[in-house]
Amino acid sequence: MRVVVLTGAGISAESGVATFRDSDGLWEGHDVEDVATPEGFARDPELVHRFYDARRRGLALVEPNPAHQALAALEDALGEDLLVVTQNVDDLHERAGSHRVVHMHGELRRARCEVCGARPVWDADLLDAPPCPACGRATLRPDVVWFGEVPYELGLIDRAVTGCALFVAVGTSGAVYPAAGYVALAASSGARTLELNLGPSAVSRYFDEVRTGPAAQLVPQWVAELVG
Ligand code: BJW
Repeated sequence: MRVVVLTGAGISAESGVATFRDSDGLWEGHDVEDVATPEGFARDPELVHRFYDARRRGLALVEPNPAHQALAALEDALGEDLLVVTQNVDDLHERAGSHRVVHMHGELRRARCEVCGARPVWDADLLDAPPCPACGRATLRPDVVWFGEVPYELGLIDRAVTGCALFVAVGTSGAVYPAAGYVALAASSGARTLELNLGPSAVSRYFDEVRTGPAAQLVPQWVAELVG
């Protein structure tokens, strides 16, 4: 059975990573317009670099939780029949042992060159304008997808969502498109749909089943039901 799991910030919340919309529109003290738009980056690149440099460094302080681990175990059981599509830019799925992960909104541990398009693995700061390893220019930015930019791997994700038998969304508010539209796409393609979230999302009504609670409990329970 083909399964697609869409994850959002809620799956990493119990690891200590801040979610986006649970704090009055402020994101670790910043307005989203300032740190998650190309216009904000053009206005104040230093602020944006400081914000993402701090979050990249913060990855060393957090660990995968039982929800990430359960999805890695599910991949062990289902192999290529499982695809995790994450909106998260952290690396907690990979550190839990998942390999079949698509980061549709990019990755903190990569940079992207604005000139040549290279996407090198990047664990250092970007504030001090290091040269791009591919073209040598000091034109690296965080490899994250900001509002108004096109997410990664949309063709691959569309094919997986329209071809799956079960679509599960974990810890995502359903506020940001195109990810928020995947439940409707999966349902119209004949998949069963399940939402696992601490509370109702903006798209809960489109799911066949909604389970409410913390991801670190709900995901291992659901995986155990599925694979025994
Ligand atoms: C727990 C929990 C626990 C907590 N256990 N659960 C008008 C209408 C429709 C669309 C648009 C529109 N105007 C503009 C648009 C498009 C726009 C958009 O959707 N805007 C909305 C605000 C309306 N989208 C875009 O611009 C996207 N690009 C695009 O559309 O390109 C055009 C195109 C598309 C397709 C084809 C061709 C062209 C790009 C969106 C980029 C989003 N980027 C960010 C920043 C990434 C970098 C970074 O991290 O810094 O991605 S924004 C932010 O939101 C981040 C997240 O990935 C994303 C989603 O957030 P998520 O994961 O859902 O987190 P939260 O905080 O919102 O929710 C947490 C949830 O967890 C809650 O539900 C809690 O209950 C739950 N929870 N604790 C379980 N312990």
